[in-house]
Order: sequence, then C-alpha cells, then structure tokens
Amino acid sequence: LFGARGRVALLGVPMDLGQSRRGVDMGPSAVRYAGLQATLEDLGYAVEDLGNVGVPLPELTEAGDAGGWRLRAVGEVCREVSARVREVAGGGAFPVVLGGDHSISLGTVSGVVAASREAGERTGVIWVDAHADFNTPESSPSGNIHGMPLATLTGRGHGELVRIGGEEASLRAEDAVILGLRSVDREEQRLLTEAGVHAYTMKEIDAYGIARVVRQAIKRLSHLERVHLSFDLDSLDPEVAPGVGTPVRGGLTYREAHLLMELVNEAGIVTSLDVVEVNPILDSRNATAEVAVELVASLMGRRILALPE
Ligand code: 5AB
Ligand code: MN
Ligand code: MN
Ligand code: MN
Repeated sequence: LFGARGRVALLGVPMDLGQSRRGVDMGPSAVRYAGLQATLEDLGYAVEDLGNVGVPLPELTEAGDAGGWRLRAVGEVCREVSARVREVAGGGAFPVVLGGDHSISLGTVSGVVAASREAGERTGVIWVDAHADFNTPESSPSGNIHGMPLATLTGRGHGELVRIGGEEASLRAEDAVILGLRSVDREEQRLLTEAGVHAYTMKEIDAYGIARVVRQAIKRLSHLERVHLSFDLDSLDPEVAPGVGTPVRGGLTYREAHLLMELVNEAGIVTSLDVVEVNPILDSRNATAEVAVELVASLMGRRILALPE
C-alpha cells in the first residue's frame, strides 16, 4: 500500500524577501511540524522531503536595499526553486512547495511549466488568494514582490523575474483563475482586467456558493493537461488562519476551503502545489500551519468517509 498513490516531493523555501515583514521564512518549519509528511504517507503516498532551498538573510547584507539586492536575491532563489521543481515534476513526482512568501511561486510555476513543456503539455494555475498578486513594479503601492507573482508569470513586471523560466512567459493570462479575491489595488485591477485573468471574488462565492464557483473554475481550465494550485493561506478568513502577513476580513470559511480542495481532488486536475504565506510569528499556536496540512490532505484525496483498503 505504501506509495500506492504515487510519489510526493516536499521542498521548503524559507523566503521572506518578497515583503517587508519577517516571519514567513519560518513557514516551512511550521508546516512540517504540523505533520505534513506523515499525513501524506497516511494517505498512501511515498513522500520524499528534499529539505529547504537556501535563502540569503537580509541581516547579512548592506543596510536598506542598495542596488536592488532583494530583487536579485528573489530571482536567484526562484531560479533554484524552478530547477528543483522541474526535476521533480520531470521525474513524475508531485511537487509540494512550502513557502515562504508568495514570490516563491515564480520558481514553482516556472519549474512545473518547464517540465510540462518538455512533455508537450500545457499548464494552468488556480490561484487561491485574498489578493490578485497582479501588481507590476509601476502599479505596486508597496513595492513588495509577493504582490506581483501572477502578473510576472504572465509576462508583466521585472524583466529578470519574468525570464526565470526562459524567454517566454510561463503562463497565458487566460490559463489562470483566481479564487477568494477581496483585496485589489486600483491600478492592479486595471491590469488584471486588461490581461483577462478570470477572478472569482468573495462576492461570487457568497452569491452562488463555493461548490458552483469551484466547478466553474475547473471547467474554465479543462483545456489544459496540467494545473498548478497556488494556495495563499490569507484566502482563508483570518479567524481560521490568523498566521498570515496580510490578513483581509471576509475570507473563506474552514469548510469552504475544504470543499474547494475536495472538489479539485475529485476533478483530478491538479499536478503540483505550493502552500504560501504561513507566518508562525503571527499565528496562534500553529493553527494556520495545521489548517494548511488538513487542506493539503483534502486536496490529495482524504475523504470524510473512507475505510482503509
Ligand atoms: B500576497 C498588496 N496588493 O501589492 C501589495 O500575500 C498586497 O502574496 C499584496 O497575496 C499581498 O502590496 C501579497 C497591497
Ligand atoms: Mn498571494
Ligand atoms: Mn494574499
Ligand atoms: Mn500575504
């Protein structure tokens, strides 16, 4: 039975350079401590933990951000993540990448896209987030790179980050959907609409219910061979997931998030995952990391009623 469901590779990226608040660099430890590997093994996966990718410490650099140090460091780390993830996905394992702030998805997504291109397949993205992460350096009110990854992956933004996966952009805007959106900056909204990324906001989720919205989102991506799920814990309501750097009220309930994962699992479309923005410093007794592990279990096939075979 062990490994009967396939292979999962875990990779931690203790990145906190995509934003200014320290603490998300401890996310991979917190999620491991909450029992991710044992949970996946229990579901029947063979799990290999590849450890963490090295991330430079801001304390060890010159004061401030002289010469765009952060930008360069994010680029270097994400290139490394991209190469590791490409290898994992190319070898047929399911990559689960633990953040770190959301800038790590530049590495994860470009890596899985490279592997899928080698196999002649196309990859889309489900971006579960309170935010659109569709800022460019010009539109961003904060300058924080974790607010830019989805725009960057579709070819808009810092040149050296856009090209992490090669000359071409990793994603076509119409191959990405956002779920759980409730906080967008003004210029960002313009960019998002122009690009044609489809966003299912909290309003649609409230009005139609999470099940209908998730089914629609899945249908929208049905022309793709592979789908990456990028899960930002701030998509959840802050009462359920307090350990995040940029909480926004009015998020997904505990059950809505689980049903989302359960329906996506049933559809059998997701081929890679990242779990980002867990901030243990702001958390309440590791609750956010524990919820993250439970949600990954639902995504990977845990059923409420299921007898062991
Ligand atoms: B997260 C904001 N739009 O760009 C910006 O957590 C927030 O990865 C970005 O979704 C939040 O700074 C980034 C105001
Ligand atoms: Mn995000
Ligand atoms: Mn967010
Ligand atoms: Mn955040």
